[in-house]
Amino acid sequence: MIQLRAVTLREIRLPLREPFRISSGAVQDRRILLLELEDEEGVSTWSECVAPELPYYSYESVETAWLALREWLIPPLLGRAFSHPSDVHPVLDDMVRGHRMAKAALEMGFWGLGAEKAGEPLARYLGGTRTSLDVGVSLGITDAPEALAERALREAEAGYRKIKLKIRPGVDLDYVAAVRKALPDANLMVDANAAYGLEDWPHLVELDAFGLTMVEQPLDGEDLVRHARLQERMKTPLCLDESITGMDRTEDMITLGSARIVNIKAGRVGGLAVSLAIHQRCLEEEIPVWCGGMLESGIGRSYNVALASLPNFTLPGDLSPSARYWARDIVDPEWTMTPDGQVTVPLHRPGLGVEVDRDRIHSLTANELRLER
Ligand code: OSB
Ligand code: MG
Repeated sequence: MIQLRAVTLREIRLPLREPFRISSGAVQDRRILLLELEDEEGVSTWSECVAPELPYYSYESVETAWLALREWLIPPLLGRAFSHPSDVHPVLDDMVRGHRMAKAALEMGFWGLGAEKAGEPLARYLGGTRTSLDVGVSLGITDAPEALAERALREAEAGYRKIKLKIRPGVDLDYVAAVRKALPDANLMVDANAAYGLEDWPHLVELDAFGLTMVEQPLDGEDLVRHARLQERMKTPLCLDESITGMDRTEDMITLGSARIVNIKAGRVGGLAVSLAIHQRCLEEEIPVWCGGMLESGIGRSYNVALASLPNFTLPGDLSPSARYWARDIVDPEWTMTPDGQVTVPLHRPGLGVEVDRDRIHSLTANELRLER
């Protein structure tokens, strides 16, 4: 049984080593909302909210997540007994519409506590089977095709098993062509973060020439029907990210044929229970899935790595090592990658598999609030 006694919200500022630019905006200092959860038996863990500073990816932001957690999500759960973490999401979903990133941060914390209490590594507690995972890198929008190609080459040499290029109208075909020329055999894909319209289809179809593994989220998150029209016209598999907000959208995608691959981010779909359900449904339909990222700190990364150890995560995940993002992470050990592009699933201890660096978090904290029953 898990019964929350207290949750501490903290907002930290963690500077990225280099700005990260996608079609809808750029980020330099990552503002990250962390949760520290304590249960009635004195067990505690940490979780992370993926909401970015501004609502450029979905309507959620650090501020909306803080509000939702403080006012609507945490107070009713304090002291409430749950026999299993999978019971948390239905309760949150009955209380509040949307705000999935805020819900996910809290729900994932319950899985962290559950794993601690069961004495199991989070990956095994979730049903994960793998011991090491293929890692991909997500490269932000750069100023020139040559610079991007050079960067991609360096990352391929560092071992990454998949290279994802961010694109937007005007920053696409030339960039992809340059990278493909530098890396003729690489597992290469692009992510548009919803920057195109269906009217761009003749242009998007030109991406078919580059042998990409997939084109991620070319159209708006709401556009499942238009994605299906586009998929009919394109040879390259489409992959959905922003569109897949839960089980219903997954079913709609399958019914409509909107895409052939799914990017699962627990933070986007409201947590791990929904992620497991999407993973299972896609397995039944033989739709491969992979684990996306939202520039998480080492805490969020623990949850992503654990989730990605499940069997149908057959494509490399956006699970880059700590050093790709931060001068220093907030966990010990930091997340690393082997020279052949693998991350090792920590199985040597219960819970997240990393120690949280409280002193460092303290020094980075801009805002803190403890809620207790
Ligand atoms: O679309 O996958 C995305 C980062 C912020 C917002 C959206 C996305 C991303 C990434 C980063 O691609 C992947 C990572 O965390 O390495
Ligand atoms: Mg994406």
